[in-house]
Amino acid sequence: MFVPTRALLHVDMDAFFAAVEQARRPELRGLPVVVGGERGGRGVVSTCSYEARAFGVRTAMPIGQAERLCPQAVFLPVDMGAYVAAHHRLVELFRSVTDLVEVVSIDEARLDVTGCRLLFGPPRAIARRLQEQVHDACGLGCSIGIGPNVLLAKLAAELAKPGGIGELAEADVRGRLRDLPVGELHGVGPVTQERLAALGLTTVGMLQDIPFAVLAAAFGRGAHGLRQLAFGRSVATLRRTPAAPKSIGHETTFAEDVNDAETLRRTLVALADRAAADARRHGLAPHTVTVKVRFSTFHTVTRRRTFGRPLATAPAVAAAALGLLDELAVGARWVRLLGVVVSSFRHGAFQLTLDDGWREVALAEAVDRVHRRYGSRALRLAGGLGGSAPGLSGGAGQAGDRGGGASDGLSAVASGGASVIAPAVAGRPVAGFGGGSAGGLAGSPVARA
Ligand code: TTP
Ligand code: MG
Repeated sequence: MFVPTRALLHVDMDAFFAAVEQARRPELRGLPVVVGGERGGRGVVSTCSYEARAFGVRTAMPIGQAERLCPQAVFLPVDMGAYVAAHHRLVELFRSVTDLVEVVSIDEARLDVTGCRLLFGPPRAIARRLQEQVHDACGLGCSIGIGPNVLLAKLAAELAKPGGIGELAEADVRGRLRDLPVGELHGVGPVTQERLAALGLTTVGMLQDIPFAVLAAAFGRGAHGLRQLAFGRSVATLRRTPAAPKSIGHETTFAEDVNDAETLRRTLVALADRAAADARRHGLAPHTVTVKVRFSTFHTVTRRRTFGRPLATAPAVAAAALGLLDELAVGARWVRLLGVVVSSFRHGAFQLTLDDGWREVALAEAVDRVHRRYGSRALRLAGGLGGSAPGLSGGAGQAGDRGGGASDGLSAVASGGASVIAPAVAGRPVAGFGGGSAGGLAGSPVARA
């Protein structure tokens, strides 16, 4: 059987943070740009444009030293929100080529294009098109390495920097690779490099040729790994990164139909709490909240609102959901099912909201930590009572808690106790509303048939 050689693309953005700054401020293009802190600051260089690298500026160098080397550079603080947003645009672009994408870091990804060749042509053509798309869509430059495994593809990308497309095939291992300095191998850091130099090994070829016993005497168990690196062998497979969800929702079917406003509100707050926590786990903050109500007659209504600012905390999502429930004017009708869905996500919104919402975000993250440690029932949102903003509370017997009465709903009590939700609530994640079986009747162990 013919087994095609795998074709992996390793994409690494060029001078990523600095390039994002140059893309959004075209007047900076072609100039030395240093990202990491203002002039005169005490920070270190996160990265710098290739124009600044020509003056010797490097990542991790103190800003002061960078200033001395390149006084004319433009010095900028780190704006992580902008870089994360660019990262997500890029990943979306990569996924338009293949769904076999592994996100390696904020500015690196691997794509397995083995199966795309019939559709898009040879790997080099795919790489060239991708480079153009990245440039056109984001104004950014990238280097792309093509190889039969993750190791050779990454090395090929590094050798192609900046802006190039490189290719390393198995045949190059005994050819081009041999002349490379050992330090070019990913995994050979400065310390290993020095130890290899002490053995007189400075090139990859030397590392290939030295008797294994000599290498083993010097590096013990590490010798095997070094040898594999020298021959560009890797058993690592591409680990596909799942795409971020488009929507996250929870819904619950009551054990018995409910027509009591307070129970509905409390249940809705619990569902919003779960949806917000799930979104945060994905690093997402929603702009849109949808509330779904199914009446005992099976008539179902939904109401949704999109907000200008992302809702980064559970109380914000809960308050929005409660507002929507009010608008649905359920009145005294009997309700069978209640649901909350959050969607229209903003990626990396947490950094963006730190300026004005840091208390809420810090609290939300603390709550996540409690959930991870003690389980999701340890700490829940309480509230939705009397129109006040929902607050957090934990522990048994607090069904009547009003969020400590704090207007910003930030009083939190951690405990290993029971849920604050009075009725039998057993929401479950659903893919969103409208999907065939999203009626969710089986969502609760107490659901009615
Ligand atoms: P890199 O890909 O290592 O660097 P780069 O993209 O700036 O430049 P190159 O063209 O050589 O790939 O890292 C990606 C981003 O991660 C970089 O733009 C800034 C950030 N970063 C830090 O903040 N600190 C660090 O020590 C490193 C290595 C990167
Ligand atoms: Mg990079």
